[in-house]
Amino acid sequence: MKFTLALLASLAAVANAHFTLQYIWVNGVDQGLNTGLRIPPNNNPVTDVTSKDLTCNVNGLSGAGVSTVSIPAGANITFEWHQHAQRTGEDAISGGHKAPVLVYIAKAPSTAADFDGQGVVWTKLYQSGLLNPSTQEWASDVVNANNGKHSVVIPSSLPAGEYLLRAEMIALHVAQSYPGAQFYIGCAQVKISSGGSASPPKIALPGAYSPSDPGVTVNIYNNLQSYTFPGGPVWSG
Ligand SMILES: *[C@@H]1O[C@H](CO)[C@@H](O)[C@H](O)[C@H]1NC(C)=O
Ligand SMILES: [Cu+2]
Repeated sequence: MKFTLALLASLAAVANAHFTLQYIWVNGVDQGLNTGLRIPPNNNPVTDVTSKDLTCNVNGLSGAGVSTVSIPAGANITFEWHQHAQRTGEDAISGGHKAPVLVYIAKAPSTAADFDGQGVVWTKLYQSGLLNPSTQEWASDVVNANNGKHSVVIPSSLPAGEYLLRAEMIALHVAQSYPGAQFYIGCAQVKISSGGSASPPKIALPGAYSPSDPGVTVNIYNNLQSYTFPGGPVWSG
């Protein structure tokens, strides 16, 4: 085999490969590759927390051409991430990526497809970070062991309607200085068929994260004992 520069470059790209959200499951049912998802142009992370790319990744401000997945109230949504072309058997995310996992939801004023997710609209539903300081096990290690999957139960008190669901993994292996932390973001369009009348607390994305947040700029290789999530507390419904 003749090793061209292009081939060597592509091998290097694979070695430190990034990842994207590729599937959601609803109550254990796989919705299919990319169904209901706003797809970024590639698997590179977002690194600027003030960019609109923080909302739903690059090209994520519109859902034109993206279907919206119907879900029952109280649904258990599973997010599934991969480095490259889906379920090839390679690590879902490269093990070098040590990351907390967060999930947010935002109600669309009309349709999810028309919603850009800007403003103070996001409610945090889930977060998992440094699980074990003595082994330095992170939420991302569990996602990797679970073939790229993590789950959240949508509180049934949320009103019926169309929403953006935003899953995020913040890889911290080069987060000692800013920009450095790598924000992997995937947004799904969902329609909750019935629900309650809760009015949960909300933040803006971008807006709520700052370069100086201890969860954004942090050295994780100095015997870190706890991780401070950006974006405030989880709303539990
Ligand atoms: C949600 O679904 C996942 C995947 O099927 C499952 O592992 C998990 O236990 C479920 N969570 C709850 C609270 O039912
Ligand atoms: Cu990466």
